[in-house]
Amino acid sequence: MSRKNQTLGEFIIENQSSFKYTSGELSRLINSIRLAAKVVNHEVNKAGLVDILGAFGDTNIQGEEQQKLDVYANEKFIQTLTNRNIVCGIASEEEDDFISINSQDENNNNKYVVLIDPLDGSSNIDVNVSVGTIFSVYRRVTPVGTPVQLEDFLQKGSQQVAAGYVVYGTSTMLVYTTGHGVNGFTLNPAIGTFYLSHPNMTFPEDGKIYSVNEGNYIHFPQGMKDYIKYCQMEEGDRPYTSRYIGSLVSDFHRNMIKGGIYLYPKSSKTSNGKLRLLYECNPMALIAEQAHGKASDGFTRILDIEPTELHQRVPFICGSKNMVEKAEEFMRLKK
Ligand code: P6P
Repeated sequence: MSRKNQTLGEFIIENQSSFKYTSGELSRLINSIRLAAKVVNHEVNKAGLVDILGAFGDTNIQGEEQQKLDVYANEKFIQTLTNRNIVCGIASEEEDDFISINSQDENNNNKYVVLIDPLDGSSNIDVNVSVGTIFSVYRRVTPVGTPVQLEDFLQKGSQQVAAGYVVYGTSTMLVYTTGHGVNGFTLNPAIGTFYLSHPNMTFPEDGKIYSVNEGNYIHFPQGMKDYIKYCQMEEGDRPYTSRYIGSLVSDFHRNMIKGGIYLYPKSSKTSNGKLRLLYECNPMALIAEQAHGKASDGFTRILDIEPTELHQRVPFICGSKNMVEKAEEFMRLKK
């Protein structure tokens, strides 16, 4: 149930009953993401003052060491999730291995694991372009104690209980799903409150925007080259518009609102593409499908891919259902 201008806190409480098998932990988990998003947003928004505040490794005027924002974001999300004592483990793009929370407590039966890209697109910060946080939540599989990578973290995307992103853009939004549709909340920075601004977000079935780094064109498989030429042809509702921000969350968010497709295929340079399955593609794929869109690697549904390692990469095609299916047609014709 949702109504415009509801706060995120009110929304979580009113929709608590839709969370199966939980007595409030998932709500508390989303609340800790909310807190971390506000803290990171504050820091991201003053990134432009880095000359005054000191670049990474320097000390700022307070004598504090200035952290790279992705390191800072990683620490803040891990800290808030740990302090709330809700999760048993966290995996992050910024950490080689997963972090076991309260592992000394062999009775630790915190139900959830979280996988996170704390600041995706962080190279855009220096040029004042929007960036994002992406998170994925699973129920642990092992019953208690220290989580186990294979069972608890390497789960198929279809097993996620929640997924979402924060986009630090012209305004800061938290967009997430717990399997009952996708809702977007916009932060009012004056009072630090997220308000429901985009209830029941859905991908238009069709769109006229394609997002791909065309600088890699010559390295793409022939089917992808043919699809890009298809987007550029004068025919029917084409040519499409090319829009590529270089920030997955931002390109995805725009395409979900306006209709469009995001493509990061494999190439002769990157045999599995660039994006990470567990904390980029799976959460964005769950959001896409919950918003009546589609996400695949060109051949297999992203949420059906059996993970083999924490930081594995997969080709990623995601967006308006009919556009993804057309791209898949081209890719299957000429691999
Ligand atoms: P390229 C950012 O580094 C990122 O992971 C995504 O957010 C973005 O869409 C993509 O990589 C950009 O990669 O190779 O086009 O610069």
